[in-house]
Amino acid sequence: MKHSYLLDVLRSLHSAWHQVHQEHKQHQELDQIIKNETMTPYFQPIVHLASGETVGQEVLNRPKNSDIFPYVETFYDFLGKSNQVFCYERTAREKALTIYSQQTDCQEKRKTKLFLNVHPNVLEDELYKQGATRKVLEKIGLRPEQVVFEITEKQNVSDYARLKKVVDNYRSQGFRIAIDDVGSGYNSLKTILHLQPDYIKLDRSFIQDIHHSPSQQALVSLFVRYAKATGAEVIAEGIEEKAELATIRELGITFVQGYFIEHPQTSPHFPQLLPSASIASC
Ligand SMILES: [Ca+2]
Ligand SMILES: [Ca+2]
Repeated sequence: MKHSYLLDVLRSLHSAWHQVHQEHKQHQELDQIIKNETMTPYFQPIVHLASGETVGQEVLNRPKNSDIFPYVETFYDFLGKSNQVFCYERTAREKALTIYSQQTDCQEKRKTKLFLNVHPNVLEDELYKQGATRKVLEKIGLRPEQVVFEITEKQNVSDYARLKKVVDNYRSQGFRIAIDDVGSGYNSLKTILHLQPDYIKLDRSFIQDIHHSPSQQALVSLFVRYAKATGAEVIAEGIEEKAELATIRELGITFVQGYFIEHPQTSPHFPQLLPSASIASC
């Protein structure tokens, strides 16, 4: 009995030590990723359905694959719990903006918006407030009106009044606001009502197999009507099939994004979507 108790204690100690050691290695790896800027920005086009033109690029940052962070999700879970979110996001954003600027010609730059994923807390970062992003934008020749902050509702928001104040401050500087992943998290409707975004990005869970689901279609139609009434635009994310795209078009959604249109790539690219007739006939 005494022997097995001691074994249990030893096992617990070993497991606790292993966890501390692993976290130490993860911190070191995160420091290195930030210091050496070994994250890679990917760009995924957002297309205007009526014209077929690419009107936006969402920037997605992926860290270097390693044994310590074998999956992107593992990395972002750890980052969210660390005190390095601001630092990582700022480094990743500046790298993405520089690459975008270097690899996009002036004409495309003028007519395209850049969609940046931003943690709500990052908007309150002092450096952010002091216009760190604006300074980078000026350097590469982009106006705030060409930048959309995507705020995800995967994290629960508790103080809406405070978030609205922060968001309004950026909006007054010209930046646009999108609510991201609508339908996948906590309080989509509450967030939309409080922030009155310029864009509503519908999560793939609303879009997947929508051609087979009258109830999904009814729900998406409600968002389209709400957007029209408030001057917002709806973006359907995660389109992977022709039939999904055809249904989205029938429902009157303005913008689309997803693997069916284009996978994220390491350089900005500007595909032209098929004419509406060939999609509607699928
Ligand atoms: Ca996003
Ligand atoms: Ca999203």
